[in-house]
Amino acid sequence: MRGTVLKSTGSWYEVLTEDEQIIQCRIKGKLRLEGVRETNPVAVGDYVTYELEDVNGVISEILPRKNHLLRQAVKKSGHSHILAANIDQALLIVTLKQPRTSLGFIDRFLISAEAFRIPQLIVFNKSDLLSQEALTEQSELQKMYNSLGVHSICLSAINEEMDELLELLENKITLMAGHSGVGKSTILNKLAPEFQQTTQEISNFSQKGTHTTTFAEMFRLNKSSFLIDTPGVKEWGLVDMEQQEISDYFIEMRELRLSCKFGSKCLHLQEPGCAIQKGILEGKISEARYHSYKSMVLGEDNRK
Ligand SMILES: Nc1nc2c(ncn2[C@@H]2O[C@H](COP(=O)(O)OP(=O)(O)O)[C@@H](O)[C@H]2O)c(=O)[nH]1
Ligand SMILES: [Mg+2]
Ligand SMILES: [Zn+2]
Repeated sequence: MRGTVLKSTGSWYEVLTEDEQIIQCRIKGKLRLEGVRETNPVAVGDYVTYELEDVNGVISEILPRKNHLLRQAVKKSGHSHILAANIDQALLIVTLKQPRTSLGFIDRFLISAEAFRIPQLIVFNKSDLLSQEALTEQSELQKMYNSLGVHSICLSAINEEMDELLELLENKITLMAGHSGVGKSTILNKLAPEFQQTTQEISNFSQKGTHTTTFAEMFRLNKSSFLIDTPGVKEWGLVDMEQQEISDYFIEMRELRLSCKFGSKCLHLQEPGCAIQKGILEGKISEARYHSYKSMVLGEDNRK
């Protein structure tokens, strides 16, 4: 029998069966050995086959993945953790206030998703908190990301309806991420009130936020639309990405980089004849995006 993994706690997996039941499964011992590099062999979003054992199930096989998103395992053990599998799009919730999401973090997220060939989407939330000036900044950011092919909408999750967002999520499996406190659970509760996720109280809300969600979990919004809530993605890392590779995932650099004098060896830092440097001067690449690029290549901590 087949099903989709909705939730994983490390030893138990919640599986949505083909006849729309939810059952608890464990995994066959042998499966554990195959996922050598990952700390978790079965991820949220995985299609699996299982056998029934009384009321529970035993997962016997993971069906081939369309894709997956990794993040580095805590404590840099060299192992990586699969955040989720079989994702149609990655949705980043961004706030310019309470907390402020840095541009570096946004780009890091987009580039990581791009590396796994997963289309991206941005929601700018908490727009009710923004001054006129900050609203202008937000709309400029929206313009910039839209011009890169990353669709974005602005939202005030506590005040507005979710129609526009729901439409973007229709018939897809969407992975939702964003710093703690940006409103992920609030958005999920509005989209699917039956799940009643815990949200943080304003009173104990700090600029950094605390973790109220520990494991990634997939929620069914309607028959064919799923939303995966992920715990704080501070550890979001550029897993297995070579320095030379990074500019390939910056959409506006992808073509341009081919004309660098040193070709694919160019890191676009100080090299002579660099087409990317020229592109910045000509306004084809924004300073902000290049700044994000540079800190990724130099391995600077850009997780905030
Ligand atoms: N002002 C304002 N507050 C919001 C908005 N969306 C969420 N919040 C508040 O932000 C806090 C954190 O939200 P939560 O959904 O728990 O964030 P999560 O950590 O990303 O799941 C809660 O107190 C929410 O009520 C919004 O659009 N505007
Ligand atoms: Mg939450
Ligand atoms: Zn170059």
